[in-house]
Amino acid sequence: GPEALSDGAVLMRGFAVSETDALITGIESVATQAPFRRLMTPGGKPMSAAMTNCGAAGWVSDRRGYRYEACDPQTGRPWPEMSDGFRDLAVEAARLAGFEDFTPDACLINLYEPGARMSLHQDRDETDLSQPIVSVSLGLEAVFLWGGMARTDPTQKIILRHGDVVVFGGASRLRFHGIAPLKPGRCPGIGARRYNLTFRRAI
Ligand code: MD5
Ligand code: FE
Repeated sequence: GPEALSDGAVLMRGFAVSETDALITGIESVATQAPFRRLMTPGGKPMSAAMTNCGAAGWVSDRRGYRYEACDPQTGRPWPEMSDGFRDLAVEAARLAGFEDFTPDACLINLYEPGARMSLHQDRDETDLSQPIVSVSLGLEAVFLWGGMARTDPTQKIILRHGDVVVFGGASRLRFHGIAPLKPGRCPGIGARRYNLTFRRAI
C-alpha cells in the first residue's frame, strides 16, 4: 500500500502498472499531436530529457525563462487534451495520499533515454503550491535524487520503477529533486526509455 516518504510525500509502488497499455497509447497519441522535443534552458543549453504536454496548460522553457503556455510553441496549437484516464489516475493517487481536491490542468511528459538526466531543481512555476504534483514512472527504472529545501542539502536516492506513482505535496512540494543519468537497459513493450508523467495544477 501507500508508503509515506516524508511530510506530504507518498510513494505507491506499482500503482499504475495495470494502466500501462492505456498510458503508453495515450502518450503516443499526445506525441503524434505535440512531438517530444528537447527544450532550451534559459541559459541556452538543450535539456537532456525530451518533453511534451497535454492539458489546458503545458510547461515550456526557452531563452525567456520557464512558464506555462496554453499552446504548444512548436505547432501553435493548443496542447492535446488530458484524457479522463490520465486525469482519473492522478486524482485517485492524490486522494489516496490525502489530497482530496486535486484538480490537475497540466500533464508534463518527460522522455529519458539512457544517459539522460534532470539536474536538481524545484518546481515552483505553478500558481497554487497547495496542490500536489503526481508523478507516474513508466519503462526503465531511474535513480530519483531527493534533496531538501536548500540546493546544497544532502540528497537521498530512491529507485523509481515501472508503474510507481509518487505524490509530492505539503512540505515536500518545494523540495529540490532530480534524476541521475538513466542506466542502459530495455523494458518489454516500451524499449530503452523511461517516461515520467507529472500532473500539476499550473494556472
Ligand atoms: C521525473 N520530473 O521523474 C521527475 C518526477 C519534473 C520532474 O522533476 O519537474 O518534471 S516529478 C518529481 C517531483 C515533483 C515535485 C516535488 C518533488 C519531486 N519533490 O519534492 O521531490 O522526471
Ligand atoms: Fe521537478
